[in-house]
Amino acid sequence: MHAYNSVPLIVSEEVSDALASGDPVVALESNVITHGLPYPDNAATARKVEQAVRSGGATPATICIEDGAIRVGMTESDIERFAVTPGIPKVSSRDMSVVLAQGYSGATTVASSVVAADLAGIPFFSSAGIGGVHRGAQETMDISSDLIQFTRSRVAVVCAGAKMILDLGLTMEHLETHCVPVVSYRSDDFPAFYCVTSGFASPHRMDDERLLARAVENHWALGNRSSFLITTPVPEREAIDSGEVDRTIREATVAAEKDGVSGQAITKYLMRAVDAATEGRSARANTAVLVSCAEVAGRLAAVHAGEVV
Ligand code: PSU
Ligand code: MN
Repeated sequence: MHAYNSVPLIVSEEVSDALASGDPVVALESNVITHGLPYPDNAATARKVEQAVRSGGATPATICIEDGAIRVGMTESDIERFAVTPGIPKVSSRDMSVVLAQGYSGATTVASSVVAADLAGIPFFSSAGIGGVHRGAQETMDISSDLIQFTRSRVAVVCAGAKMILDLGLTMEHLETHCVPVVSYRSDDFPAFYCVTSGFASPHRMDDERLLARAVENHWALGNRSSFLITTPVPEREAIDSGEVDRTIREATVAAEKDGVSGQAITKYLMRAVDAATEGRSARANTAVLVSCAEVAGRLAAVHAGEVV
């Protein structure tokens, strides 16, 4: 039995040692393992992503919920188990308290992972694509909890923006309205997952890692208890042309209407269309963007740890 003012939080020895010494740690989500790619690509990618954090100079801490406890720092075998086990549910912020009480397991989204990172005292988190405002949200109100959680968790989030199937203009408006800083690292544009640009300019560009680390600290020193978004685009040679993706999404949206596909089912339908049109290039680009974000996050976390201590 634990006290009602705390939840079971199991931090791996490696992560807990790193945190105790003030060494850099980068938190990672597990939903990408269970819901992102098929086995064995999911496990292989998760390992590559952890390796990328290490090559950036930080310790990876992949997060999940297992048997009613938050786990921060999944081991190789934890990752393998999540990768092969079918039916592990996606657990976002709204679900966390319930799943923990029930003693169940779940894969954490960006939103629930940053809750756990904040709880464990990890200031950096990396994910290739965040959730955002969906196209047609004016009608459906479908806005990812990721955006709301950013207003509540004190974590620097490194990402490659969000997928083009979302409404990226509205996603940026939402971030601005809710006072979440967005800085594009060494780029002028807000990226779109495996596309280098979304076509939207970013509100800020910073090229200097130390100044960027300072900006993150300033955000918190100003009294904000919210996230700080840092974007980094996929490397050009691995990128998919945004014109091609945009065209495919437009065509597939028309086809979806003809096929009577609507609501929640739209996202999967559009993603399938993009995958088909890009003939497997999207799978490779998917891994590349996860790896490049993790590497940048590792580097920035290392610079940040060096500056703050
Ligand atoms: N973006 C992607 N692929 C994903 C996700 C986001 O390109 O799989 C996942 C992440 O875990 C993210 C979640 O946190 O989906 C957002 O889901 P929702 O829109 O239901 O909040
Ligand atoms: Mn949604």
